[in-house]
Amino acid sequence: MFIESFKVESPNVKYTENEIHSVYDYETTEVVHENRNGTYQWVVKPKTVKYDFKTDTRVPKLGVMLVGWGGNNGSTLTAGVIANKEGISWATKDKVQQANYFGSLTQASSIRVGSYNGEEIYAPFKSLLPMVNPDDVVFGGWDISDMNLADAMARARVLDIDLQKQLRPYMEHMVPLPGIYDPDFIAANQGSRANSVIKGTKKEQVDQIIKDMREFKEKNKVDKLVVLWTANTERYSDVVVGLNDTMENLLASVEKNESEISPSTLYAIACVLEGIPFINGSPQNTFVPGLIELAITKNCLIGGDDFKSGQTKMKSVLVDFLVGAGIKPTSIVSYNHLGNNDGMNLSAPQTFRSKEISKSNVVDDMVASNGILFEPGEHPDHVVVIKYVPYVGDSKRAMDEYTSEIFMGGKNTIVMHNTCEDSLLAAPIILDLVLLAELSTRIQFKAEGEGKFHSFHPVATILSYLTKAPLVPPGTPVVNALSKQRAMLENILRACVGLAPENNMILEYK
Ligand code: NAI
Ligand code: DG6
Repeated sequence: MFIESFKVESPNVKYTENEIHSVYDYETTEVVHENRNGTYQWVVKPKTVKYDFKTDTRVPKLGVMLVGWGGNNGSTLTAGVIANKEGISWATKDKVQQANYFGSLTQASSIRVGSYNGEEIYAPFKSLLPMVNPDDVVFGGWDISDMNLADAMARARVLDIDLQKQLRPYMEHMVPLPGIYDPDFIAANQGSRANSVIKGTKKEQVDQIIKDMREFKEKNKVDKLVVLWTANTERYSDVVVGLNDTMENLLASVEKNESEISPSTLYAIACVLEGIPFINGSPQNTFVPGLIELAITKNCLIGGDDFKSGQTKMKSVLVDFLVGAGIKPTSIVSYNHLGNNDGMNLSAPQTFRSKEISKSNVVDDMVASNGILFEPGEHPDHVVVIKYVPYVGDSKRAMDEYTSEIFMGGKNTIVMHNTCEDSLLAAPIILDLVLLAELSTRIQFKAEGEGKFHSFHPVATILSYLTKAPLVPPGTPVVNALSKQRAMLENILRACVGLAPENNMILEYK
């Protein structure tokens, strides 16, 4: 049975006018390697830590500024939100299609809240805590191309034409602000697109981004802003001692107009200096060590990297299944071809390399979790190929071959072929990223013994479900397995309303 909303009644949960306060028992374990009577033993000690969570329930008017607003993702997301808000439907060759938010964890997925008369009860994911309604988000942003969003939507060739015609009046007046362009960081084939760029030194460019954000907030009367990079994949920037390795060096390098500071890092610096959450949807190392230090110092949310939309999402399910089932994946070969501007940009070796890195490290935690199948340091062969084929446009083809060793030396080969509009997968993920980033800034917590409430660590691991290469604070485990990432997010939100983690035990019926 599906219910639309619910309220938790518990002595541990208090709803006040502006807050939900929950007292929560976090059941965890402490693992120690101890000398017991002359021999070292692994000892696992269950422990319970009391946490206090408080969530500000006042949902702000949210502005979202996209870097690369006029790209396929940016224009598709903007179009999709308008279509939902305006209740637009359109004729396809199959049926009359209604706008929806399919593919969005927050808008289109559900959680189990319990059972009633022997029936499982589910509710919308978004009913867990008050979240911004996407229909109310004000969009804006930057692009190095001055094309308005209606033309950009047409250029993207993603949405049905009947829908595009209806959306045009809403989008033709939307024009991205000029962007920071540095041809050294993206493919040379993007040069002809760059007709709207911020001139000046790196410091002047950062100042301009800050000015743009302040004006956007003021003009649109939004309470909060989130900025997300959905612009072209850049090459990695070199991390160099004295250049970008510390916060001070990074800021000094901006002042000195150092060439190795990438545009994405400049946008991120501007955001962090303004206390505005910044999310990186592409694979490059925007978050150089100096920037991470800056974000931690300013306690400003940063999250990334690289949207986890299709092939990688599948990989982080399938390899989790294989390793979890005691089957040993030995070779993973992932081939993609696509014909959109992202594909064209990725046809240059340096930008491809960024994507190759983020697509290749996504099974490490699953492999490391099973020492029966894998020797320490052993990995499956893992190869990623991306080719640009203009004709297929945004309709990306992803072909994967997984070979595994099974019982008694047998081999199991699974082959998958996925065809899908890339931007229709990415747009709802962008939405989730900004909505969850905003929500997470309204949550505060403290463990027993901690005097004061504090927010989550500025490096937002809570967003990992949505990214291929989750950015984590130094010394924190990286989790790629999709089910664990989802459980982490859902269970933290459940904790905020005093609900135990979903354990699937259903002991009541055993
Ligand atoms: P796109 O090429 O259509 O859009 C990127 C936009 O960014 C372009 O309009 C371009 O003019 C603009 N741009 C480039 N550099 C800029 C800068 N410095 N400042 C402002 N604007 C700039 O690409 P698409 O398909 O929208 O993808 C965007 C990014 O998202 C790419 O890096 C892609 O790799 C990444 N991504 C996409 C996924 C998907 O499923 N579509 C999944 C994972 C990541
Ligand atoms: C080629 O793979 C182009 C890329 O931008 C991908 O479309 C994007 O990174 C999505 O990757 P995945 O692995 O999540 O489908």
